[in-house]
This record gives sequence, structure tokens and C-alpha cells, in this order.
Amino acid sequence: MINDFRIHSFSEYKKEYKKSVKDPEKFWDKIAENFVWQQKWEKPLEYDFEKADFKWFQGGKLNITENVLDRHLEKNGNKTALIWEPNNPLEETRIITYRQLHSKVCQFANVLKNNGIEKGDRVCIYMPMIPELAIALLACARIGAVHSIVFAGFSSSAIASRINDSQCKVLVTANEVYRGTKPINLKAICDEALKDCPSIQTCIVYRRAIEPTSMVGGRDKFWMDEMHKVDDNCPAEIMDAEDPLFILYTSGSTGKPKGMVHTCGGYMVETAYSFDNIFQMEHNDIYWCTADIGWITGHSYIIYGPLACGATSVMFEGIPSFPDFGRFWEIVEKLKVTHFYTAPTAIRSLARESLDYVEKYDLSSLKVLGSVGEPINEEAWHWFNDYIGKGNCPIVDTWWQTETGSILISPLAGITPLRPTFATLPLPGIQPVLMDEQGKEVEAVNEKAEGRLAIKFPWPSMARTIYGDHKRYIETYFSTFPGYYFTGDGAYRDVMENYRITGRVDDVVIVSGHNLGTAPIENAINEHEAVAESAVVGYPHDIKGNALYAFVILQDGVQGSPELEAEIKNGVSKLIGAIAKPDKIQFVSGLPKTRSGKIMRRILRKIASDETDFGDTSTLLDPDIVTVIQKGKV
Ligand code: 6R9
Repeated sequence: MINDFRIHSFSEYKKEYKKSVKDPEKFWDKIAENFVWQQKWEKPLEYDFEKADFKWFQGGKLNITENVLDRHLEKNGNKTALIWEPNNPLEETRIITYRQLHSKVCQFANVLKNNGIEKGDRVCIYMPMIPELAIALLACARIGAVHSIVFAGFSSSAIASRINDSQCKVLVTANEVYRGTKPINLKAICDEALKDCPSIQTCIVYRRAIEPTSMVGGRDKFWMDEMHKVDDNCPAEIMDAEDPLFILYTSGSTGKPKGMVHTCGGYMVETAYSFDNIFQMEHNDIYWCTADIGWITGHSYIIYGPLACGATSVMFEGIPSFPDFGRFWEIVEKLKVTHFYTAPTAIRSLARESLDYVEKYDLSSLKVLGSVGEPINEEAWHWFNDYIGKGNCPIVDTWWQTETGSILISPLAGITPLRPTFATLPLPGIQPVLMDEQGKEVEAVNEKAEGRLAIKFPWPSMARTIYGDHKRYIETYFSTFPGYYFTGDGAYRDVMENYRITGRVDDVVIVSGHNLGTAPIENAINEHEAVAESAVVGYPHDIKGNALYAFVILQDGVQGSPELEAEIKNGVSKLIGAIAKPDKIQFVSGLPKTRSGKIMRRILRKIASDETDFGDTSTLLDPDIVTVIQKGKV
């Protein structure tokens, strides 16, 4: 691999970790030397927790695309950068080399310039998972425009609010796209959004489908027509390490979405460093992260991290259930995927289906498996390990956030001893701590500890602000525990110093004076063999203050019954205690989830409390499920 910062053994990890805590600035300074800089930085770090002001590699000048593209051309220009797998398996796979990607990126960068985009301007990208999404994103970075990608499953109002929040000038989209068998007319959704977006001057449309596309004169232009007007010679804009690279809005489980701002230098350094060390790829390996690029995982671990390491990264347009539940495994066999990185929600949904879908395919190319997005439960971990990894592939359970930019806690594949459901140890340079209610670092009892997860020292890829609202950035992340970054997650640490992320600490319900985390109750419910998934929320109760309401999805073919309800309740009683027994159980066919698989508990809380104003549901994968659940309320 092109960078020289690979850790090869557990003892080396421990040594590096120690070094990184003793002198973080020196540690990151050395890592950053692996990259192409037009001018070296003056100072690795300057920071002020109180003002939430963090500057990494100040004075350094670079362009991230020179690092993810240009520097590979000489030796690896013909190496595959991206492999694209279409939604419809009958369509052809596309292979794009580093040289081809470089050329397309430069060409589209010229298109953006031709359309008036300059360094610092914001460009909104609303595209399906096709190579042109990667091209548009990197083209922005090439000329110093700030990309703001909106997941192509979001509604017109979600696009409009994001465009308006950061005043984007150009919108890049596609006409029609298929997800499974369902056609989605992205352009029509954009037209609806653009009714309320005065800052947009141009809308560039990639023709993904041959269907006729309605175009607004003067505003809408076809991608191909624009590409024909320019060549592929586009020198990289020289950026300051601290110039913004992109804005990404967090999933919005609570309140108005926050536009997290990431900057060029630190983000580049740490996404590459973490990718290289966690996944431990070799030159000819094939890496596939199933996330969408509309999510931070896609930004950092489909595009920037892997390409900065010269890896081959798979992009998949479709869904795991089309044409059937074997699709992921069919692709693994076909492309000989070695590294497979997905989310627990996908694992659980596939584990519900017949094993025939798995056993039909040859998965022997796999070397490393990864999980991200939410705590992975024991059952899903073992299914992934036994049936997909055949007991031979380390599972990297990677904990991080949109705000952290890169993975902060994770095993290094084949190096860190694993413990199922534990994200294990911090990466070098990361100093996690557990805090108590009083804002003090938790003292370990018998070397074990539990508390709220915070980070004690800055790291290069942390978000620098919330776009247009630094005050909210300070309040959300730096005021709960002054002098620390607060993650919003709860965690447990074992005697080996392994971390297990237990879930959001905001999902706590106080029942009769007892603080109950909803996550352990859900785990207990899920223990019942008839249960596929569950979500527990609190609702007001006259006597107890709050009572517990459980929404439960049953395994395929199982019917809900009063007997089953009683069994589930008794199971919780047995595993946690009678206090945690749900007062009500509703059997449902689905849960309101965001794209990254997070349950929007805010909505479930309202349903359970008989409230009807659900606020913004536009970021849900399937907004219709809300009314279905509401109708079946018990
Ligand atoms: C990357 C991403 C962040 C929240 C985070 C936590 C949960 C992510 C996890 C995990 C347990 C893991 N989370 N990875 N919890 N184990 N391996 O998901 O970013 O969408 O911003 O969500 O996701 O609760 O705080 P984002």
C-alpha cells in the first residue's frame, strides 16, 4: 500500500497507542508526512475546547484529490479504483481505473467551473449509487467547492432544507433510478425541492435511465452535454488544510439536521490512516462497503479512505433483497470480495431469511468482515461470523459518528483480540473516557467501568463546526463535559479496556424512579426465538411516571398472540427484572428507521403517548410505516 503507517502486530499497536497519547502532535505529524502536500504545515495542532476551535496542520496546503487520484497514476494508474455493481444484475458491471477516474473527475470539475462554481461555493449532490456520484464528489474537491450530499432516498423537503441551510449554487442529480423493482424519479423530486431553493442556479442531470426527462430551460442541463464542452485538464485547487471539504447533515434522529463541516487536511490524514490499519488490505484485495455515499460511512470508507490508500472499492447501486436475499453473497462470489463492511440492520434482515441464500455462493474470497452504524447484538455477530466468515474472518466492529469523520474505536483486523459485540480498543491518537452524571471520569470498579462516552483529546478528522451555527456545535458536543467532546453514547469498558457501545444515552426511560436504558430491554426481548427485532420507548403513566411500550417484529411466519406476549414479558423479567417488563407490546411489520438503520424513537414515543404530530418524517426510509404502526396501537 502507498502509505507507510501500517501496524502489523498487537504489540506494535500498543506501542503506537502509547506514543500517540504521550505526544499526539508528534504522532499525527509523522502520519501526515505520508501524503502529498503543496506546502508543509507550520503546526500540527492548535485547539481550544471552550470555544470548540480545532485546527490541524495549520498552514499546510494540499488538495485531497491529488492524494486520492494523482499520486496513484504513475505506478497504479491502471489499477481498478471503483467497481460498480448495478441494481439489476443483468446490467453490466463497470470497472473504473484510477486513470479513468482521474480523467472523469477533472472533466466534471471543469463542468462545475463552466457553470460558475468557484472555490468555497456549495454544491448539493442528490444521486443514486452510480460512479457519477463519486465523480461529482471528487470534482467538487478538485476545485475546492464544498460538497453537500443528500441521500437519494430523502424527500424533496429534506433536499430543500439542506440546500437552503448551506445556500448551494448547483444541484447535481440523475433522472430515474431503480431500487429493487421500484422506479424512483429523482429529477421530479428535485423539481419539487427547487420550487423553494432560490440559491440554485443550475441543475445538472445525469441520464441514468432512457426515460424522457422534463427539463427547465435556463436551469437544467444534461451531464453528457456539459461534459462534451470541456476537456479533462484541471489542475487541483490549492487548499488550506483547514478549508472546508464537505458538509454532511446528520440523520436527524432529533431536531433540525445539523450540517457537520469537515475540513481537507485532517480528514484526509485520518480516514486513510484508520482505513489502512483497520482493514489491513493487501494490494490485490477487493473491498466492499455496502453503505450509501449519502451517509458518512460512504464518504469516508467507500471514497476518501480507500482511494487515499490506493485500494479497489466496490460501489453497489441496489438493495440486499433484489432480485432475492442472496444478492450480497452473489456479488461477493462474483467480484471475489475480500473485505466486506456492512451494518447490523442488514445482517439481521438477511439472517431472518433461509440459509440457502448464503450457501448457494462461494464466499471463500472473504478475509475480513466489518460492522458499523449501531451496536451489533450477539446473535447477529455470531451469524455473521459463522455463516459469512465461516469462523475465519475477523469482524471489525467499528464505532464512530458523522461528527468524528473517521472510525475511532475498532479492532485492527487480524491484530486486535476480538470480543463479540465489543468495538474493542481506540485507534492510536484517540483518547476515550467514560464520564459519570456529575461530569467526572468514571472510576473503574474491579477494572470495569460504565458511563457516557467522551473523547479527551482532539483528533484530526473531527468536524469543525455545524454549518452556520457554531453555538449549537459548542452546546451539543462540548458543554455537557467541559474540556471533552461528548459523543451522546453510553459505553461499558471491560478489564482488557475493550469498549462496548451500549447505545444512545438519550434513550433512557425512568420507570418508577429507575433509570432504564431501552437498549438492554430490547436485547432481552430479542432473546425470544420468535422475535426478529424490537424497539422500546417510554410513555407517560399515572403511577410509575413512565411505562414501557415495546414494538416487536416477529420472525417470518410467526403470528402474535397473548401467549407470546406473556412469554416475551416473562423473558424480560427474567433477564433484567420485573421493573423492565414492558407494559404494552405491539406486534408490527416494520419500524421507522433512518437510512443508516437508526430507529427514530421520537416517533415511536409519540405513537405510544397517543400524540399525532410526528414532526419531520422526511428522513425515514419508509415514512408510510408510521401510519401503519399508529393504526395498530394497543
Ligand atoms: C458511522 C455512523 C453515529 C451513532 C453513534 C452510535 C452508533 C455507530 C457503532 C454504533 C455501536 C458501533 N454507532 N457505529 N454503535 N457500535 N460500531 O454510524 O455515523 O450515522 O452519525 O451515527 O451510531 O450511537 O453515536 P452516524
